[in-house]
Amino acid sequence: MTARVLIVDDVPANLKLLDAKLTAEYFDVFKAASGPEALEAAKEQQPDIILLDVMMPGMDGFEVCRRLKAMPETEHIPVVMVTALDQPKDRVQGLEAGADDFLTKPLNDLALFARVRSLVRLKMVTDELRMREATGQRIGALGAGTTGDFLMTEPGRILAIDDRPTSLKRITETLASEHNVTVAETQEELLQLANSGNFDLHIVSLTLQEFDGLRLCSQLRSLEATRQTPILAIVEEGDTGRLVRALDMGVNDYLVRPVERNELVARARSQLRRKRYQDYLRDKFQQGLELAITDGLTGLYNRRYMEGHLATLVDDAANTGKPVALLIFDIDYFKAVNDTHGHQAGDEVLKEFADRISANVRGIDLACRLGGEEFVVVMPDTDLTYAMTVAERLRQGVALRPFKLDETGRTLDVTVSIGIAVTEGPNDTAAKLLGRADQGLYRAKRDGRNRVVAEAA
Ligand code: GH3
Ligand code: MG
Repeated sequence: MTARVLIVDDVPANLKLLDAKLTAEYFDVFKAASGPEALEAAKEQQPDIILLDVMMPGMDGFEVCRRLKAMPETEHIPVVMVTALDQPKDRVQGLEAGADDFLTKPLNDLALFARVRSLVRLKMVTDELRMREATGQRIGALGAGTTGDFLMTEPGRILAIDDRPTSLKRITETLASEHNVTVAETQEELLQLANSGNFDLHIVSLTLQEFDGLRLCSQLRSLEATRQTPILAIVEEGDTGRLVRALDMGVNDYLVRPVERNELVARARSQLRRKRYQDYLRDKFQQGLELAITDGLTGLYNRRYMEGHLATLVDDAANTGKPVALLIFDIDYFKAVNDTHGHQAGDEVLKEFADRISANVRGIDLACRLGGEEFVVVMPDTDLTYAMTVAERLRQGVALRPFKLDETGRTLDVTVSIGIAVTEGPNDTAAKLLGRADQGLYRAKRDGRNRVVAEAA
C-alpha cells in the first residue's frame, strides 16, 4: 500500500531521517517544519496521514492537532503524534487533542509502518462514505450534513474479553462510568454475543491463555455482523510482532499493558466517535437511496426506478420465456376531486389509493406512482389470465369501498380505469409493453371508465 504522508518536525535532521525511512517503504512524503506550515500543507496537500512532532517552538503539536481536527478540510485526516514524551498524561493529552495515536521515540519502524498502513486503510472507509455523502448532496437526495454532538450523547455498548481477571476488572470499572460494558468469558461466548451486532466496540486481549486472540480478531473482521465494529486490542509491552499482525488484519487501535485508565477512556471514546460518524454516514446514504427511488407522497417506487427495473425484467422474460404483466391505472375524474374537495383531499385519496394497491399485490410485484394520478404495477412471471384477475380485484377494491376524505368521516366514491399488457415473445421491449398497456387504458376510458381492458400486440 502506498500513501501520502505529511511529516512535521522542527528539527531538520529528524525530518530527514523519517523522510528516508518512509520513502524507502514507498510512501509519498511531504514535509513541514512548523505548526503553521503543517496546517497549510495539510489543507493544500490533503495527505492520507500526518506524523506530528509534539515539542515545537511557537505552536506545539497538541495545538496543531486541535486545529487540524477543528477544520472541515482536515478533520478526517488521521494524526499520529510522534514524540520523546513518554508519560501517560502526555499520551492522553494527545488523544484528547484528537490524535489517532501517540507513538514514543525511539520509534520501532515496524510498528510505525504498520500503524501508518492501518490508519490509512481505516481512513479509506470514511473517505468512501464521505464521497457518497457529497454525491448525495450534489444530486439533491441528501440534506447538508451536520455532525457535532449527537455523536457522543449515548453511552457506548462495549463487549470485552480478557482472561486476566485483574485486567478485565480494570477495563470494566474504568469504562462503566460512561458506557455499558458486557464481558465474555470464552471465545465462543464473545463471538455469539458479537454476532448479535449489538455492540459499538470490541475490546480483545491478544494474549489469552486459552485461545488465540489474533484469530478472534480475524473472526470478528470476517463476520458480517461485526465487520464494521471497531476492535481495540490489548497487547503486551514489546510484543511488536503480534501488534503488527493485529493492525494489518484491521484492528483499529490498541493499548499496551499495563492499561492506563485515562488512555483507555480516551481511546475508547475516539473509536466510538468514529463508529458513530460512519454509521451516521451509512444511514444517511441509505435514506438518500430510498428518497431517490421512491415517491414522496405515497412511498411507492417512482417512475425512474420502475423504468430501470422494468427493462431488466423484460430482458429476463425474453431469456426465461416467463411473461411479465404490466397494469397501468388512472383514477377517473380525479380533477373533480381536487376541484370539489381541494388539493389536500386529493392527496389523501392518492395515498389511500396507493395503500390499496400495495395491500393487493404480491411481494415480488412492483407498485409505483408514475406521477399525478397515474400508477403502475409490474408483475413478473404472470400471464394474462392472472393479471386480469388481479386488475379486476383492484378495480373492485377501489369502486366498492368509498374513500375516507378526512377525520369528520366524509367519504368519496372513487373509480379507476386499468390497462393491461403482457410481454409477447423474445423481441418485446419495456417501451412497447408500456405503450400497449397505455392503449388498453385509453380504451377503458373511452368505453366508459371504471373498467379493465387488456391490449394484445
Ligand atoms: P380522467 O377520468 O379522464 O382520467 O379524468 P381526470 O380528471 O382524472 O384526468 P385529468 O388528467 O384531466 O386530471 C388529473 C388531475 O390530477 C389534474 C391534477 O390537478 C391532479 N393531480 C395531479 N397530481 C396531483 C397530486 O399530486 N395531488 C393532487 N391532489 N392532485 C393531483
Ligand atoms: Mg384521471
